[in-house]
Amino acid sequence: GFHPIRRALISVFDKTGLAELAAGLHQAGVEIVSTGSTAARIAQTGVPVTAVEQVTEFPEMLDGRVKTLHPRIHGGILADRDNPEHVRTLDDHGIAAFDLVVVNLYPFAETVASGAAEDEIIEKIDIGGPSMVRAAAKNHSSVAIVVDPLRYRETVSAAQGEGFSLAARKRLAALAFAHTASYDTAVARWTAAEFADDVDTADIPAPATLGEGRKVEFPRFAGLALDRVQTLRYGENSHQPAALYAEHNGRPGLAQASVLHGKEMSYNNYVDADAAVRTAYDFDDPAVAIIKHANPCGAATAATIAEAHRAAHACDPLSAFGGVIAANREVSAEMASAIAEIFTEVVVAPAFEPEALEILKRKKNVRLIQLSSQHSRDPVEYKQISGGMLLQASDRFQASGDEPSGWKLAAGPAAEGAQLQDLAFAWRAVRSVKSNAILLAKNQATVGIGMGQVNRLDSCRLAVQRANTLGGDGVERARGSVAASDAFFPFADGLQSLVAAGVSAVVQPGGSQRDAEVIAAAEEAGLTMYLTGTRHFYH
Ligand code: 93A
Repeated sequence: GFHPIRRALISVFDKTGLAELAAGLHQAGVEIVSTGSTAARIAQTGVPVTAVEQVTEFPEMLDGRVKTLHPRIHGGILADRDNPEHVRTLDDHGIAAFDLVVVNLYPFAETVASGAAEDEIIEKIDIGGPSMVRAAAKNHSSVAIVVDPLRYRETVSAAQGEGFSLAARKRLAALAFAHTASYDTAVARWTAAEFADDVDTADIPAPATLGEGRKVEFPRFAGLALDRVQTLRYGENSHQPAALYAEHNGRPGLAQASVLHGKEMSYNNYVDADAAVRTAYDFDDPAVAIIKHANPCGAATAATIAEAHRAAHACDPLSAFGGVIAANREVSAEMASAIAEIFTEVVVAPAFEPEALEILKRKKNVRLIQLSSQHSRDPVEYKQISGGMLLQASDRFQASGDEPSGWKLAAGPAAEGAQLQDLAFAWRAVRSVKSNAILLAKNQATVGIGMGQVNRLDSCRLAVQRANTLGGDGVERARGSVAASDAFFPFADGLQSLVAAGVSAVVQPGGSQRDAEVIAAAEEAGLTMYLTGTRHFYH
């Protein structure tokens, strides 16, 4: 199993330990062949070295892109020494075999990280290096491949002894393949980066390429590197071990956000904080969302962030206990004082006024998280299912029907002023309510939310019932509110229950087979109804 080392090929970008390696190999009687600056460095130390050009009888060319890509090099690495045919072929062509290949690659990832220009990065895509590494790793029955200076010491010992054992060469080969694999995934991800937002082409293959049983490669997931940020106390429940991972060098999101204060975030805190951010950061005006179990129990926009918080809280003060709050503006001292009165799990915001921080930091149990409002949500989202995953372009306000200017008036008088603004608010807010979702709003604030029901009628009833009871003041808040429905009304019954509760206007996608019935019911009631033509299911 041992294979003596007589001839070595050395081509390294990182010159760490090179002098010691060359000296040790030379002492062991090994002939050294080497490339450009590697050969120069070895020669400087007084160790005899053969330049690769002498072997190939070609000059290094194309700015170094072609140095070692030659049969005299690759034949010498790839020939199977136990195969007489291979040995004869080497003889016929005057090619000498290599027993050891030492290569480390151009620093691709480091060059990308340094912010270098595209041209410079492209030159750092090593072609000849990985070719030698892979060739030597493939032929580990004859050749030892070393890609890490930390292994030079054992390499010298092996050269001075009877070489590496077959098992050792195989281990080295596995390391080498892992090395080139991670190198190429970094190259793939960088090359795909500019298409990252182009969900159709880069991430979701055209149907034609999805042949039955065909393996599909996603550059954005290739070697997806994740940093294990922290072990969480537990997952959704206390018997589930869990951890938080963040995309390495990913766009900064909740997983990378800094925790300014408080106990460590829990798994459920992260899930709810993500939902809270989804709701509040969608708005341009100062907005606050309060989340429980991934659903908003209140959301509002207002002139100031404190007002928005007050209005969001008023929607359902009962449920706001133990809530997760997101604000899309700096948290003011006024808002902080209001939060401090209620047991709150998490507050996420782009910033906190110093005084607000001081107030909130007095609360031992609240976690404060700073997340820029500039952070962009990933353009692609995936969901695990058993045996695989589903991938889709993220739901954003990308459809024309998301703005009131794109809506179609289907029944009743056109909405104006505050009512129209409330409809626009409701349509934006209902997107972050789990389906089936019915959201009632008044004065830019939710007053009743019907979430997560398995039929739309129940969501309507729930929204009305919660609007009329959770205010705690006996006021029927559904009356005069506007409603948004995340998807169409399959029957008129849901709409009729909203009418009965005194809802004044509705915005919904439309598109049901029974649209005519639904529209007729709205008209009969004198209800204003807009169709958006686009829906926002959220499961
Ligand atoms: O430009 S390359 O892709 N073409 C080659 O033929 C080649 N051969 C070795 N890069 C090539 N290398 C790389 O050069 C090695 O992977 C190593 O990182 C570096 C060694 O540089 P020098 O030639 O200055 O010793």
